[in-house]
Amino acid sequence: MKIKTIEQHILDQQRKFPGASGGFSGLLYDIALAAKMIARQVNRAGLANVLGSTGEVNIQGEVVQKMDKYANELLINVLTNGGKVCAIASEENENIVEIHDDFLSGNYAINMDPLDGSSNIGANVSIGTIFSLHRKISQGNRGSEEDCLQKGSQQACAGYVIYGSSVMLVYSTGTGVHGFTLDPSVGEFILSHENIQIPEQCRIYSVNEGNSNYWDEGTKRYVNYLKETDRTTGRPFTSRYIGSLVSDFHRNLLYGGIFLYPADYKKGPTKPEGKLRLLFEAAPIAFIAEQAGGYATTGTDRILDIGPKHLHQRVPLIVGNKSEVLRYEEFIRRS
Ligand code: AHM
Ligand code: MG
Repeated sequence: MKIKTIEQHILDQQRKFPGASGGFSGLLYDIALAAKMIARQVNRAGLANVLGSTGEVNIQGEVVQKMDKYANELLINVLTNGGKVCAIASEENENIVEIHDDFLSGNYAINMDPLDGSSNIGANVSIGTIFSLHRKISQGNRGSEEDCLQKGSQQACAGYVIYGSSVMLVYSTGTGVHGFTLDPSVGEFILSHENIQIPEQCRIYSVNEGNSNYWDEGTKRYVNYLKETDRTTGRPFTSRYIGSLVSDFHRNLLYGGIFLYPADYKKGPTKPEGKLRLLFEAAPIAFIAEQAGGYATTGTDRILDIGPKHLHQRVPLIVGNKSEVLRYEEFIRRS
């Protein structure tokens, strides 16, 4: 059996596709290091007094879980010390973290959700870290918000780490999607899933159906359609919803499926809103989905084509097998 570590894989990719992934092998390695440290802490979560909330409320108005804070601070620490990023935008921080003059500033901006789905952690349910890298486009030595506010299609790399029954890191630099499983005995991410493609068969749907009264007509009709019986199209679909984006997406990526967090009218009758954040969740997940042969939309627009207006912008996200995501768009058009 050929064993390849994530470091060897990144170097191989750089050799095969010069320009595509060049220059950030060290940065990905820093992310992998932070992931291992977060994984260690997640594994000890029940023991180390890191469960529960800090008593603070973050920029999204959500209660900050202690592990969220830990993961955010750790990633910022590793990334600033690594000297390969020029700006850091995090779901946990209102503004970008600029790189202080005491540190080197690199050629990439990172957008990240340090610990997604963290409300699940107390129940031992899988959670994840999501990241997205953009090339620096701003003038000047240091990075700025402009570097973070780029369209998803401009991403140089996107990926996630899933802290599940095993720890996996999945990433793409635009040349396929590759997955690595952490071997805890040697502390290395080993290539376990090369060139992941979403299976053609799509039989799973993942959505928080508790919100269905707040959905628009198109979404209601589409989800009802998935529950109808029709053997030729494999319906009814199976429903699977963890409530942890990385886990729900990862399962659908490997087994075939569609994930939906549509806009809803929960906050009021006039302004439908999505929940997930464009820069920290939707764009990186969409990049990986497309690289695996899938697709991601808001219902009307391709996620990767959206020009971000601000760091914490929310969007509807429907992602998974391309044929199903396109069918969803069709239901929305017809409603
Ligand atoms: P978070 O960033 O505050 O953890 O919220 C994001 C999570 C996603 O992981 C998941 O897909 C979604 O929220 C679930 O939301 P809901 O509980 O409304 O179904
Ligand atoms: Mg999140």
